[in-house]
Amino acid sequence: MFLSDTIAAISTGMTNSGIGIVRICGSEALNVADKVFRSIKGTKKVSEMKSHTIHYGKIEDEGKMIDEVLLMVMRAPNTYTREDTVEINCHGGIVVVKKVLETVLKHGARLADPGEFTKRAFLNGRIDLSQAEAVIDVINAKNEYALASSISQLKGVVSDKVVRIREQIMDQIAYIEAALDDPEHMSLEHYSEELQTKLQGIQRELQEIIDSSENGRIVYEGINTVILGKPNAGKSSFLNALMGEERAIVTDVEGTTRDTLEEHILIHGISLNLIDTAGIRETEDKVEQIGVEKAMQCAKSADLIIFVIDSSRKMDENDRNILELIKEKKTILLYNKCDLNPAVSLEEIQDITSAPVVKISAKYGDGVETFEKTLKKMFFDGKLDMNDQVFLTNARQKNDMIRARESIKMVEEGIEQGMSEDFFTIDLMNAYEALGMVIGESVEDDLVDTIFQKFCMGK
Ligand SMILES: Nc1nc2c(ncn2[C@@H]2O[C@H](COP(=O)(O)OP(=O)(O)OP(=O)(O)O)[C@@H](O)[C@H]2O)c(=O)[nH]1
Ligand SMILES: [Mg+2]
Repeated sequence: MFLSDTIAAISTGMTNSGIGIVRICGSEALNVADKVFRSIKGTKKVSEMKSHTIHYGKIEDEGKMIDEVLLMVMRAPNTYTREDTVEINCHGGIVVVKKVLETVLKHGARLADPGEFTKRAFLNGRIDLSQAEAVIDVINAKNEYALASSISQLKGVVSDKVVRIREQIMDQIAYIEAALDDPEHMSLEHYSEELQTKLQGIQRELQEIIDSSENGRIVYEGINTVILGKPNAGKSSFLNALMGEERAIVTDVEGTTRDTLEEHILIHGISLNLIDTAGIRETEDKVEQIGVEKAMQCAKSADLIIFVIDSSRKMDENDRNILELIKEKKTILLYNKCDLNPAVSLEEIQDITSAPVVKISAKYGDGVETFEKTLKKMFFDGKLDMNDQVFLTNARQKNDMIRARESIKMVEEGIEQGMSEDFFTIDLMNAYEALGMVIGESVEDDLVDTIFQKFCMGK
């Protein structure tokens, strides 16, 4: 096969880390390693070593030692690419790792193209395309939850679902074709109704996967979180407490914040786009009015609202207006200024909302940890629309899913219009193909190339 030449690359990040790994893959991997590796104990050659064993030794180039290393031998087919693979664990540091790679290249390996290891894994049937794309996402994942979702996809959760839906579609195509072929033995009478029920189920499953890709966006891009409250409630103080620095101006003058201020923060690996807003109230001040208007706009598009209440003042019209504004929104309520004498009790607040309430003192930083725990819990309980079961992690897959859904819809419409069965197979086939694209079956070569070129070198 044209792919069997031997490739090598640095598989770890190009930073001064503790160790760096040079990976060699292909039919000559063991022979190439033989030429550069000297075992410290014994004289065993790499090509004679057992599969999945680790050996201590050094990398040499023309008798000159480059580095002391651990060498791992993995023979085909139980490797990432299904080809013979050698991994050299050298001491970190860009210079050393590069030197080792250069030596390996000098002795017969070719420098791998970006994503070539994963491309081989795909072409050798080790992983499917959606799993391969999830590898890109593992490399690019911005936070640990995004990472978890990419990994669950690597395990094939999306692929499994898509494969199952495809099978169901294929069953229907096969049935129609067979019945048309052999009307004497297979009847299509009442088949449309049966098909309709099946298609409804398929639609539901497709929609679930498509919806989950919206949640995927949240993990990658951050949860849009808007801090709301009446003037002087302590919104800006809370932003500062959370950020651990004075980002927003805080004064005892009502209407201090007049424009929105956006900050990005990572809490327990959850990425938040935090927006501080102008205190909401009726006001004659033109500039402040614009600020209030903007705050309300932000609230509408928010994924999460943090509603700050000043516990040292009685609840008023402004608080009630805000409550009305956010009644459909996921909210965490902050009972702020708990260091002062309360004018409103915690119980009173809990009575008016079903949202979690956290007692804090933004000024002194008390309760911030409890807030973070509450956020984490909401996230894990799926209250922030998180669905950690299935993720479509990129736009191409999502488009293909939508295409499949559209084709299924065409069949449903066909049934309603009383069209004959042979028309259904065309759209069913389209849906089948679109789903094939999601998991990399029936894909064209140039598409495969495009996808793999997106990988980092060495993966
Ligand atoms: N005692 C006490 N004072 C607080 C607390 N949080 C905020 N403050 C004070 O309340 C006043 C208003 O705080 P800000 O953070 O500016 O309030 P804001 O909600 O951003 O106000 P606007 O931007 O005007 O809408 C300041 O004097 C803060 O020091 C708190 O937990 N305890
Ligand atoms: Mg403010």
